[in-house]
Amino acid sequence: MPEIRTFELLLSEVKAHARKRVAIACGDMESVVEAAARAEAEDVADAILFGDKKATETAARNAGVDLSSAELIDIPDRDEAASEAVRWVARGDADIAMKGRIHTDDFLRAVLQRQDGLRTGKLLSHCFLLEVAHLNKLLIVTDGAMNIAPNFEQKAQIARNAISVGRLLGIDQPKVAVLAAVELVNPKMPATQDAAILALMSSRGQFEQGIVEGPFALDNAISQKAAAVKGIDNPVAGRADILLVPDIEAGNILTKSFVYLAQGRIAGVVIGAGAPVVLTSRADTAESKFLSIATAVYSAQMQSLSVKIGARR
Ligand code: COD
Repeated sequence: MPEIRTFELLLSEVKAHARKRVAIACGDMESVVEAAARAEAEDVADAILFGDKKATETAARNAGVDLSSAELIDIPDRDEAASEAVRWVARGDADIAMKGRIHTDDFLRAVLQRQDGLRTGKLLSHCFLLEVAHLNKLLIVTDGAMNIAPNFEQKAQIARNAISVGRLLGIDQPKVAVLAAVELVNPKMPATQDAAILALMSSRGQFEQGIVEGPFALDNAISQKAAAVKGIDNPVAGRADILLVPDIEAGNILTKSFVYLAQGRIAGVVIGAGAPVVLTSRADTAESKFLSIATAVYSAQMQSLSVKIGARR
């Protein structure tokens, strides 16, 4: 499989496999129905929209999209709509859960509900994919949307989750840069200490499928020139595939800067759950929501493929 370095390539891979079903919690929003209609039209996914049916139809009319072939399940209460959407995925009646017009924490609580949720016993974490043309890659930023202030152990699991996404994109050994404000260990900056221990774990083989290094400031994680100026010489310096940020604020600000200052394209998914979960901001564009659906579909397709291959063995 070629390494997936752009959303175009990701979409062409998605279209080469069977479409999936996405259960959308609270679809009464123009950008959400637009993304759902585009996913349907481009042979990516069929949508089932849970929420206030009239409000969803109004959003579709305002967006000028035809939802006649989508399934609409009328549940006016937002929390109940989210629970039901997640329940459909947990039962296997849909393949992917997606957040629509509902607060992120309320939606995630539905994902984490003990009965009929998508818990796996592992930490769930969020990955943003940033399409960075001059680096020629889909750069992964984690975790800028789910885990608020991860402790050291959680950071290790966030790294593992992101490495699995990097592997799905065809990177044999994804390179994780653990970010801080500086590249030297400074006990007054706890993020640098966590980064140093994660790097040590990696050097002892504790991240089997990826390489973790740090601490890095952002520049020396993604620019070989900046790394050289600072005299940092390791396989991740300037070549990171994954940026592991110290907390949700850092990840959120980094990603939103990319979108709002540099007009970059992004997608966002939660991984580690029983099924892929599309998690975008309410203000994200229809395109970003569509790309997030496509990323989740790709992940679900790869999962079914590996189950089938496993079954044949
Ligand atoms: N993975 C697995 N289980 C989890 C996780 C996780 N990431 N987070 C919490 N749990 C489990 C806990 O083990 C516990 O059993 C239960 O869920 C409740 O845990 P709390 O009390 O720590 O969690 P909550 O319900 O208060 O908060 C969980 C959220 C995910 C809702 C919370 O972390 C959150 O609000 N995250 C930020 C969401 C957000 O606003 N993002 C904005 C960017 S768009």
